[in-house]
Amino acid sequence: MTNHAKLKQWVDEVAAMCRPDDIHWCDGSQEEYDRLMQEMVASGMAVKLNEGKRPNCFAFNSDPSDVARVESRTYIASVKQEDAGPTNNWIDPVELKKTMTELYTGCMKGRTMYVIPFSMGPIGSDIAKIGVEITDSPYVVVNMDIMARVGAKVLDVLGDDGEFIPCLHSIGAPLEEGQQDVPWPCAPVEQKYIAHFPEENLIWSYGSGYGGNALLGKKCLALRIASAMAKREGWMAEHMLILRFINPEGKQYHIAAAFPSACGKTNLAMLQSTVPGWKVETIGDDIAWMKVGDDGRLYAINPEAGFFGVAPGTSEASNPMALASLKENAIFTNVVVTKDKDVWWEDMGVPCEGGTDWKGNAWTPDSGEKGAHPNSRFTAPAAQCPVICKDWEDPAGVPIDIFVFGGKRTTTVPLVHESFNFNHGVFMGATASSEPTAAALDLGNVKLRFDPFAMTPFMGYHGGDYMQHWFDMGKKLGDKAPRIFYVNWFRKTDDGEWLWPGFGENSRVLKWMCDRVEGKVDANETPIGLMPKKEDFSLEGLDLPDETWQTLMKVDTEAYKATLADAEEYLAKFGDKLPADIKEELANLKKRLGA
Ligand code: SAT
Ligand code: MN
Repeated sequence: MTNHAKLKQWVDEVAAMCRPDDIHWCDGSQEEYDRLMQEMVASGMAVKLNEGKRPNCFAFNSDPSDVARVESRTYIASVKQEDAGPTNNWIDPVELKKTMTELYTGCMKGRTMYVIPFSMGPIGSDIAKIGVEITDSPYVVVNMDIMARVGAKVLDVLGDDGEFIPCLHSIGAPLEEGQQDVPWPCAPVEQKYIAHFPEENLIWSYGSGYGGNALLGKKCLALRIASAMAKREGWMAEHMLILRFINPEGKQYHIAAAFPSACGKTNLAMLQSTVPGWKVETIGDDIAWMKVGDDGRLYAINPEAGFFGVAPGTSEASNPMALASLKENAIFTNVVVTKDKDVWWEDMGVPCEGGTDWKGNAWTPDSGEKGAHPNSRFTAPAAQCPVICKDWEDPAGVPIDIFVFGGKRTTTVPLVHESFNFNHGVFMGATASSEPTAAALDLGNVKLRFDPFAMTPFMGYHGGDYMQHWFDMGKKLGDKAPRIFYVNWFRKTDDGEWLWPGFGENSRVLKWMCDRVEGKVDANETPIGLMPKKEDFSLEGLDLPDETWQTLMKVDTEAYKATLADAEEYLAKFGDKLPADIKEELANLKKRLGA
């Protein structure tokens, strides 16, 4: 165990409040993992999958009311309301602690309380942080085992007085004596709270057992709390994948990219390059922590140890490397369990004879209902990805050359453009936008959804201050700052056909970025940024008509002006805290567009 007095005291206090039947300190061993899985299979919470087809894999179904993050119940409880800003739900920390203390009182009755020491980031890295999650969900324990570095080795690094981030979690479903448990206990939505106290580096979550609501190392710690710490301490916690792109001579480029959900982040992180001789290696698929190194460059680590990926749509065609990552030792939540005890989901690209759907009902592909929940997930160790970078756990991180932002726009936004400079790139990130649905849109009427830096649900403090932090980091990095690009893989023709093939072909766009960094190619200057000349862009082997290229690279000034008007309205939300540099970039862009 540990001689860490503060940790022991916190565990005692939580136990006194939550009153579990037992307390178990997790050591992170395989034996412990196997035992918990066996217990969950015995209780009916987990299904052991076919050992021949999916060795050491298990499937879970959640309660239909507990299938995703609940943003309406997610709070930033900063002392002052203005510090939470317009993108967060604010609640008074004193009042919230009172409410939640009442909920927590006796909430673990009939259950075991697990104490999970974990490290976000390679153990001992100076970018890493230690957290301790207390939970009454064994499902959370096994998922944390995959998603973070867990157990005794973390306590060793923590020592007797090291700093840790306390993360308290309960599913909020005490079990009275003699009461029969349900497969997925949780609290009703109005009792769910996913609460962050950024000034105290504290997380309290109650009532949900699913994903980011419950695996507190991920969005709660590694983004919301970490972004607030990063602002105070001068580093960055971003919702970004990290990849290494290697050219035929073996030169490495490191790219960190932010996209809102459903834009193929995991696919890009594991992309199969179609540019001859160029290769992608994965470092992370969701979160990047970045610090300025001794040489003045920005170094990134992936704080996670696993992938918590969306299952539907993951196929041999879209992401063979993700599929290969979950051949064994994986956890599946809310997918179809087939008759032969394998897993299946929509758009997996293989036939399915039927089985049991995510609601636990008998199901066939022609039942008329989806078999897997649209937010069904796989949890898999990152080390199992065939293209995982050999340096993915390097405690020093990798030096970032390129930042990429993007969104899903079927019109207007070209395939790729580069910012004129770092501040302009920050403006691109701050105004990243997607269309509300993939349906054909008349952009004149339908408002865009802005998602600055793909961080809207994850900024642990005021969004205006967050933008300012990006500008401040740019100043600190000076000419060593990464170059910034904006991409849009999702352009369509008027008839609704995709203009760009996407997936592996996106490597062509990444290559152009690297050539820009290398100073190998020139660019066309347009009002929105710097764009590729066709002769510099790798198009060999791709049957792309010139007309399509022209459309992909067109800057429609009028359409851009409409986007700009929406952006201006959106940015006004940040009030006094909207950085002067954002206003300046906005004014510059307006001038360039003749608006
Ligand atoms: O459920 S999580 O928040 O961990 C995943 C996601 O929303 O991308
Ligand atoms: Mn994410």
